Amino acid sequence: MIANWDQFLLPYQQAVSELKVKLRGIRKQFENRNERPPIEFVTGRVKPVASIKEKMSRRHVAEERLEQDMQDIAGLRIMCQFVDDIYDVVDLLRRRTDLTILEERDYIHNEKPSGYRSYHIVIEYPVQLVSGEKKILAEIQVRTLAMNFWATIEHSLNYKYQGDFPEELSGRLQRAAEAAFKLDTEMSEIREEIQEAQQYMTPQHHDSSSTGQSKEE
Ligand code: 0O2
Ligand code: 0O2
Repeated sequence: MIANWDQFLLPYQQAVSELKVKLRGIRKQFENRNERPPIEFVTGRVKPVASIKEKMSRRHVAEERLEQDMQDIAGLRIMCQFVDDIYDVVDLLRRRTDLTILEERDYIHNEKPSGYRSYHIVIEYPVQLVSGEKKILAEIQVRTLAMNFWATIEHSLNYKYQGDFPEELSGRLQRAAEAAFKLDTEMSEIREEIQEAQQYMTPQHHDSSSTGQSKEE
């Protein structure tokens, strides 16, 4: 029996706090270089004890197996503007040496039956405790703002209906998820247009196209 949940969750709390700082740091570094960051914002949470217990009984996870079998006790969420940013963020995470990626689940190309889309990464992360190093599991969900909008609303409805949606509502939610993904696709296409336009407007391009001379000449 876990007698002291606060004590059990302490390393998870520490991991969430550290990872929030580190992931928000990525955004800052891009800003300092005057580049558009692939990360819009980062949130994090430790799963509440009631939700852990509920998932343990639903998934038949024994307390002795909790650390290995429940991957999202520590949860981080990274929100991006564009779908491509998600894959850039995943690449950045793959190159880090302070965490180890154990699993990746692409629910963007393989959306869930509900319509849910996100990129999930399960990591092993070492926390330094006074008793020594402890490696814990954490789940990082990477998604666009539109995917986040859909998931947040669907999550509250799920809570209200306890996962048992009336058929009509689940159909509408699936269609809403498609609409959100269409919005993501459209925004990506507009982004390409914007970048092309911005490139055309750079002084170099302007000089060479108006005078026939490049800046170097
Ligand atoms: P700022 O200046 O508000 O942007 P903490 O770890 O204490 O900083 P906490 O209390 O854990 O944050 O909150 P949470 O829910 O993990 O993360 C909240 C952060 O995400 C805040 O940023 C919010 O501003 C930001 N956030 C939440 N929702 C949105 C959103 O829809 N759009 C944008 N752009 N940001 C959002 P900060 O770091 O507290 O600073
Ligand atoms: P929370 O803290 O309420 O978000 P399972 O956890 O049983 O669903 P698995 O395979 O362990 O399944 O993990 P999976 O499916 O990779 O990730 C589970 C998490 O993804 C969920 O956590 C949600 O955060 C999110 N998620 C997955 N499917 C959906 C969905 O259809 N709608 C929404 N809104 N979110 C989804 P939890 O357990 O719900 O915890």
